[in-house]
Amino acid sequence: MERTLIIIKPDAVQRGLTGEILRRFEARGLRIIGMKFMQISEALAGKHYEVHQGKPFYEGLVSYITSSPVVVIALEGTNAVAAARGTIGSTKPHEATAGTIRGDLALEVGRNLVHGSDSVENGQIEVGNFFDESELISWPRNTDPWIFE
Ligand code: DAT
Ligand code: MG
Repeated sequence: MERTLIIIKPDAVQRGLTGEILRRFEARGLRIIGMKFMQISEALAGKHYEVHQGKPFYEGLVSYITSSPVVVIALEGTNAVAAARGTIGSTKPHEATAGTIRGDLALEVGRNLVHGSDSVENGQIEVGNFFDESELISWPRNTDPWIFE
């Protein structure tokens, strides 16, 4: 079963969109296996956005993600990574399709509300960066047979 890390970013929490965003992943059928409210440290932000180090937007990205609390969620499901990315929409919200989180709720790349892992491998790595194994519950959900074939 694939895992993906979702971060409901500071702008989404500040705007009161936590429930709206979580609702969309739940409705998609993805199973929550971990969730917490936290403030991301500089060190964790550096690790999470390591691939973007040196890019012109890197400093702004780290100060944005560490600026106020976030909700981090580990999701599990068949094709969880691609499904979550589809639900999130394109990186630049003004290019995101209507019906996606970014396409419906955001306008700018530096305020794009939500993170989702971009590959199956990164899904595993990022969930591990944000959660101890003891914080994850891979539970049998009663609706699983109606969602996973
Ligand atoms: P995504 O969040 O869609 O996976 P990404 O991994 O390429 O996008 O980049 C991570 C974040 O960095 C993204 O959510 C917003 C910021 N970012 C990416 N490209 C940017 C750009 N060209 N200008 C400003 N910020 C950018
Ligand atoms: Mg990314």
